[in-house]
Amino acid sequence: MLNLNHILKFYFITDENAPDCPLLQQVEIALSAGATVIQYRHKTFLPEDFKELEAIRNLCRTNSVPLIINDNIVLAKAVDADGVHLGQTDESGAIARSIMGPDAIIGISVATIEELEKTDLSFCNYIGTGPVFSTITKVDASPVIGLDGLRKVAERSPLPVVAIGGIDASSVDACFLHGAAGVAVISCITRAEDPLTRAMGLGSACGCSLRVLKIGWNNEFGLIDKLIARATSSDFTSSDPVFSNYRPPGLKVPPGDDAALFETIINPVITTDTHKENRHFRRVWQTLEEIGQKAVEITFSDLAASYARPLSLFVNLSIPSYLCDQDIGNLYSGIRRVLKKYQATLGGGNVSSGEEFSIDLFAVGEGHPDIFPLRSNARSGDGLYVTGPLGLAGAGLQCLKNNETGYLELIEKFKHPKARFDAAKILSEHNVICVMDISDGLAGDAGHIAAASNVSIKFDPSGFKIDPVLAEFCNKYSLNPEKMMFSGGEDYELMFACQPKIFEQIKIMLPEAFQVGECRKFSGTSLRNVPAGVVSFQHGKDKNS
Ligand code: TZP
Ligand code: MG
Repeated sequence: MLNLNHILKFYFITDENAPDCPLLQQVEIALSAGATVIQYRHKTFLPEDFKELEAIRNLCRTNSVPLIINDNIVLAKAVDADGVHLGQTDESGAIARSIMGPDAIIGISVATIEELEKTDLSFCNYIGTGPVFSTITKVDASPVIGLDGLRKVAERSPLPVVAIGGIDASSVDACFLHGAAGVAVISCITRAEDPLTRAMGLGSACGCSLRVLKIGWNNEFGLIDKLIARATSSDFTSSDPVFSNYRPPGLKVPPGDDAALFETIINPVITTDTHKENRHFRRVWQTLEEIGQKAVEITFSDLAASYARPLSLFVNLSIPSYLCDQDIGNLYSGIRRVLKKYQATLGGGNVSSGEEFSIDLFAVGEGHPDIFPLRSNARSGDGLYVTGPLGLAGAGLQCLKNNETGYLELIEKFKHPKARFDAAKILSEHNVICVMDISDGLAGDAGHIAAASNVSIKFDPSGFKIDPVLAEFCNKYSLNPEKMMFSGGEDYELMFACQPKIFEQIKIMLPEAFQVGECRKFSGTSLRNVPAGVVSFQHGKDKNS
């Protein structure tokens, strides 16, 4: 969940009866003045209003401001809004939650302590209370509760409270002093002679900064062509020691033609990956630059696990209209940063506008001259090992979900995974022939090795090296660290099988590597000693990132 106390501060609600000020324009004004959340309130909504609502949603999304729909859960779902605000006579919070999903912001109106006590708040994130002062906007408003009424509700409410009704810049401070987390306003902005100036006054009273509105992407200026062209220069100097003396085979024909022409590649290795918004990444948790960086590291992690050096990357983007040029520029900065680090080029790409934001990457690498490691190469008698700590990225994801800011190392692991080319080099030098990267968690990925090699893997969780920060996190949340290591995804460490005496040599060069289990003759069960209740991480299931 997002930081609600920040989001609720300056809560603007649209006014369908404002003379000469369409709802989209109202939202533009409120956002420019720094509004932190927008509620679309439109009691006489008709299907022909949907286009305008979509434009409002896009504008909010472009500017990273949540959009909440008043009353209508189905409309909120249809327009993919961030939440819904319910009245006492609307559907229940439970129904709203079941339709909108776990991450939606659900608010409910509560006028009095009595109402508060009989309302089921278990599916809600905040309450709205009022009218605090008399209002001209809501004809059927309940009696004015005053600042005293606001304080009583705020004191009793387990959730943050938004004050509403007749509020303007002069009463904002009093509302905050009487316990409000935010103020919701309509007419003080929409019926003002100069709505922008009034909105700015309100924003300043709420402590919000003005916002330079970002406008959605339409590729008017051929942005993508420019970004691709800028990224092809090959005079890279890598910051990564594994790549510092490496000059990759170049592109004979760089982007700009129908296809790219490479210089000769010995053992070409090709891999692809898809990264979708709200499935693999979230813009509220990561900047666009971080999203670009992570997507390339993840795709290159497959090359590392194949002992291949990255040569070139192809980027296919589907870009929804709520992203702006600056967002896409930032995404490419992240992509470029990783390409530079690994001395790889941008081979080309494609872009289309689409409803969904997705990043499809294709990476071309040059394989090891002699070894292409396979999942099917584990043998009975091999040990099963990993190159570094597990469970950290999964715990980092939980921190982001729970607004836990005390474990920045874990969040860092989730946001900035690294393809383990350094470890792959050491494994290849020791002729290890069974390797894969861990993206879905130890249990799930070890299952792939067991199945492909037709062995049983017997885990030994008592020998797992538990990272001290993970241990502390698990202690705080009463979680089992071994389980986190089994099921947390996205660590992108390498898992490998080899003879124990080979591992002894590897460990000298990779001291953070450790044993997780043993490979045995297949006994009818692929994985043994997996703790009960371990579910392997799946992007689709755990709407992570
Ligand atoms: N619910 C209680 S008062 C109110 C609503 C929707 C209207 C608030 O509008 P204004 O113009 O800010 O008083
Ligand atoms: Mg309502």
